[in-house]
Amino acid sequence: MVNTTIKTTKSQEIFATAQNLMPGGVSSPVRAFKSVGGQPIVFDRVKNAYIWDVDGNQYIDYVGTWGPAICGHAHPEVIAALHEALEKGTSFGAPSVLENVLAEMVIDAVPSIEMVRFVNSGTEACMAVLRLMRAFTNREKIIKFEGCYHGHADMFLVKAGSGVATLGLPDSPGVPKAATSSTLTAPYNDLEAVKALFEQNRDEIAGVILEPVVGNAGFITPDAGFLEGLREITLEHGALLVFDEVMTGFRIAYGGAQEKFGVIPDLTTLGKVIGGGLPVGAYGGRREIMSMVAPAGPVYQAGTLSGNPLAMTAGIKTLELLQRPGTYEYLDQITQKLADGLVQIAKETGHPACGGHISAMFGLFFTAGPVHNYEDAKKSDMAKFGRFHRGMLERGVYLAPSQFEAGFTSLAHTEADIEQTLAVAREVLSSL
Ligand code: HOZ
Repeated sequence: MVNTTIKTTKSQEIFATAQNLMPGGVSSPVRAFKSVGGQPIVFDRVKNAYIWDVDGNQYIDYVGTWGPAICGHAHPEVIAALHEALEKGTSFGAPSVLENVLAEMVIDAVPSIEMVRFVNSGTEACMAVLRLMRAFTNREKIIKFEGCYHGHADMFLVKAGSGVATLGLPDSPGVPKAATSSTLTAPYNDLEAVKALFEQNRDEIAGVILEPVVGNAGFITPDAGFLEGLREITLEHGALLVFDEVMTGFRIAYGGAQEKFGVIPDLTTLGKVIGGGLPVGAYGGRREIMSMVAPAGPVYQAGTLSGNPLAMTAGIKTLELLQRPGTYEYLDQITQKLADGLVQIAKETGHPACGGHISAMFGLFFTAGPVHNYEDAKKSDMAKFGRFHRGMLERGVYLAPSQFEAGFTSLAHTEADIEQTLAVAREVLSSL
């Protein structure tokens, strides 16, 4: 019998205090539960596929600290490596051999990357890559897709996904018009719209940036030929193609979406998994482009904590774990069982639904679909998603608190966890 009367007194007290101390009580908007209703639980600790809140309740976790925890939370080998690294200090602000090790691993894995620069977050990586795109092409305009999220730098806060979509903020106040006047947008999966933008802005577009598989407008996959089409169009117009693989890198395949789909961009941004749970980001690509980054070239970008030894250590150990045989087969197997199961149970219990997965990334929309872009994603029944989310939470399953965020599994999720999750989903969906 599933307990549906969890006690969250301490969570509520702590969150009430937090709201007086920090905007919305949080350090990042989506986690405030605004779009799903109710109050967030306050975490005490995480281990393997599980979270414990401050009231002692245990949950199966499908957020995985928003992606990094692909090996499971607090993996013993990552923790051991971090203990060892910690003894040598927390930050060098100078070269270390750890940067070489992780750089080589990233370059070996990601087809487009010949040189890499480490930063501290996905936002930073995308911000820097945009400057580089513009410098390399000597053009200012860029194309991004509606519902794609590339961090919170001014230039990307146009029809953005993630928290911007979750909170229904079309664009953010405080962003100067000039910062976004060169940001053109198109619907995801719409090659004709991209072609039209290139025609209307001949020799002015530096490049196209996208999440090759969208995770910030819910989980949306590229239609057959979409990524290939973007590669062709950008080449034809002397523009760059940039894959934001902050979510998909080392998650949907070891070499990311570019390995999975065989489409090689000019530049790639990374984050999340390559930091193994510590703050990290990276951007990389063709040597001739990356050679423009300072101090090798004139394009400025810097960071006090960049290449931090703890983040490098956690990243190296995480990638080593992912290299072990059977990793991606296992992730695919359990995630397929979960994603297919959720859609099937929703339909059986009378709820129009669609969804899917690629390896350890999945999604569920409460619309019959199909979902090809952000407009389609918005047809999902948000109120129902909110009730579903709350029902799952009360029965010990922690899902991303937004319809516009993909879900993540890990090597620590067992078949039993998936079966338990599906049983809980059946109970919740039957009651909606
Ligand atoms: N923007 C991230 C999710 N797509 C992080 C959200 C959070 O940490 O609240």
